[in-house]
Amino acid sequence: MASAMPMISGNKPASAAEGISKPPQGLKPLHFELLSARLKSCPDKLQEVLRRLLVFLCLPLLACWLLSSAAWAQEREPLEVYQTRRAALQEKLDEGLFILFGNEESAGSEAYFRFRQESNFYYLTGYDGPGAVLVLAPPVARPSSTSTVSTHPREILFLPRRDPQQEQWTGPKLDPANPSTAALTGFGVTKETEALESELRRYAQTYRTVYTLLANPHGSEIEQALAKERISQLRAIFPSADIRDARRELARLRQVKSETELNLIRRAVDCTEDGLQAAAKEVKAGLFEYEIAALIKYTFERKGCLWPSFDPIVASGPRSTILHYNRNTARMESGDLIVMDVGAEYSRYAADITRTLPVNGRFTPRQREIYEIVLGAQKAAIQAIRPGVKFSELQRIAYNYINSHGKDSKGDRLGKYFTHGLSHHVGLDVHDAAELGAELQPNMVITVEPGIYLPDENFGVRIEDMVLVTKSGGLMLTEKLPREVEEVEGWMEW
Ligand SMILES: [Mn+2]
Repeated sequence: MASAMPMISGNKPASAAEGISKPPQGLKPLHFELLSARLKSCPDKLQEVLRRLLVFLCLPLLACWLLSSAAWAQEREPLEVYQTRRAALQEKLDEGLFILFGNEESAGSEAYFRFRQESNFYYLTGYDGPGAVLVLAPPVARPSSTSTVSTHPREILFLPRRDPQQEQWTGPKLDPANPSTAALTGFGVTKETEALESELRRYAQTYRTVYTLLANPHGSEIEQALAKERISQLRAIFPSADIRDARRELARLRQVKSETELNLIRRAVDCTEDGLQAAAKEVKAGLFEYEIAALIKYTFERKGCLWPSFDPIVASGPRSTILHYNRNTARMESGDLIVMDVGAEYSRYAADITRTLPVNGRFTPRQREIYEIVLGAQKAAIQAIRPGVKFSELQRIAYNYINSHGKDSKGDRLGKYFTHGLSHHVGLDVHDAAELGAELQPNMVITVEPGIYLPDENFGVRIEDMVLVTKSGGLMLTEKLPREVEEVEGWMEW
């Protein structure tokens, strides 16, 4: 998926992005009915003892079930990994208190859409439930005489009190009051969010700096309004503290991927490649764009990538010049090009790949000419990837290549038709968190996606691959898919 021309750092709005987490409905009531039926055959006192034992045993089991990856087609990293990330963040934030709000769930019968955790929250906790708040309280060198903060736990996960009515709609949640919850989530302490304000007021006596996420200028209006509301609440609790944005420090951590993160990204890449392979064999005149989009999404899900990382862009003919066209409602015609810009998500990690094909299996000479310029620009940029290089340098290389090859219908240079950013990071978000203007480092995963869009010729071409930055260069993660003209035409003949 193409990114805006000025490279943005930060997250794609949660509303547009996707994740995994819906407990299978009905499991809990069924189990409880069966067990209660058996209990009814026991004498009263024994019944009560057994009932208590059952509750005592069931809660940890329920919690295990909620958190176990085996039950979910979702992998999670070992809890120590998240602890290490929190420790790394604390180090960067010096003596500041860190407060991070997770995403909320829609209420009751209005919960039509699945819950997706805020990506920074997920990165730091692996916790995929709604309404949680993370507080990191580093030791302070100069505690004030009235403060007891130095003896407070350094990490607290606040979770909402269990709500049986809400759970009827969206399934069971962990209980912050249950001692096993702390161990299951990898925290020393879990508390009820109802106690958050009073806890923060105690911290206000000690901390002069509070880090949180300030409103993301690239977020949706609703997200921005919610963030501003929370900031004003924090200002009321911490009237004399300096409230700062932690986004940059989080981005610095998130932009460099661990081996386990790379494995999850590779799984998302596999699903995406398979989706495009399936699509390439089916593309033909007369089919609708949505039929191809459906095949791609079906392939993702069959391969265990339960959600796309963004709505598939399947754009044929003149629509291929619209960067984020995702209506996918038109019929493909012979002679059209089709741009398929799609990504699957695996265990929260995204992929993002684009291929451009001729609907009838053969490029026209003009389409081929433009395609080869885009490919040449992409190869030149990928060649230049190595630690220390900046996005702006890769962008310049791709732009210069496009601007020095070929002409438009009026004989002008083509640079002005490359209208978006060349690269973005990929990870928990499809446009992943990254520090603005940072140099490339080993274990970053980026896209390289030049494009030329010619509305007056009714076609656009974009080619997008994902590249892992290594110590010495760039490693294509999406090499399985054809890119050369002959390969693409042959691909469609299978
Ligand atoms: Mn992209």
